[in-house]
Amino acid sequence: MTEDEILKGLYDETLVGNGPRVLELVRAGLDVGLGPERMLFDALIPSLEEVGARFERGDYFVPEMLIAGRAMSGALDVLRPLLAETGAQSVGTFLMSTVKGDVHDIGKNLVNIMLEGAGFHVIDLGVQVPPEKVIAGVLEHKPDIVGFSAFLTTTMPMFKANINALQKAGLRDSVIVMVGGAPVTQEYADAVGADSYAADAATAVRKAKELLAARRAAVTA
Ligand code: B1M
Repeated sequence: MTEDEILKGLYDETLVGNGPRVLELVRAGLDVGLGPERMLFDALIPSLEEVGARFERGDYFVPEMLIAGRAMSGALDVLRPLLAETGAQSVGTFLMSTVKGDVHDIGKNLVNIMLEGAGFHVIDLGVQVPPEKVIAGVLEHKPDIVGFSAFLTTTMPMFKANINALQKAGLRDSVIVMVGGAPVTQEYADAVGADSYAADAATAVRKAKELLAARRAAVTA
């Protein structure tokens, strides 16, 4: 199979949620030397975007979205070690979660993989994480950055609830707060008092490094 045929296959088979075929194609891609990033950004993510568009139009329903999401997660499991390959020392600790009420985790997991690839030690609290669990995680792991993902307009307000909980626990100033997820904007992040927002995984990594460097410089100044 050519690279283009594999990429097209990945797109088409993710769209119909054919998990086993997606895995075969990922492996075929690796065999012919297709980079994991190309499979991700040129096929798998665009396919999920089309799944979302079909859901919005009423052509797809939750089950279709679910099997497409599962197919993508299976592919990510295979690509994860390749995307996160790093010999670097830990540059900082990142505590990540999807907010309470929200089960979406593909985007969060992708951000985690890229952060690990950049040398961060990532602790993932999972999905539907209530503020109390975040606070317990901060106390236990003492992260440099606390990241929150929300993928629904109805769960975005949990950013504010989490930030309030950090404030109430006296922990707000000890961590950098970063937020993200498909419906989130810079304006929204500013409004809830987050320190940073990123629209995608690569930007999240860049901003995490910049914020950490700035904070460390301020501490040593
Ligand atoms: Co849902 N879903 N879903 N869904 N789902 C969306 C998000 C939606 C946009 C679809 C649509 O209408 N077009 C829509 C939300 C609309 C809105 O509120 N604005 C939606 C809906 C409505 C729902 C339900 C309410 C459907 C229902 O039940 N009626 C329901 C909610 C359940 C709940 O959470 N309580 C639901 C359920 C599901 C499934 C379980 C079936 C499944 C999730 C599977 C899973 O995650 N394990 C699912 C899926 C697969 C999707 C779509 C199709 C794909 C999401 C995805 O993985 N995208 C999605 C449509 C879409 O996004 N176009 C949709 C790929 C991923 C790589 O991108 O998630 O944006 P993304 O992550 C990016 C960035 O956002 C960013 O980096 C990531 C990588 O580049 N980022 C960060 C993420 N977190 C970050 C954190 C950061 C920084 C950057 O710092 C900390």
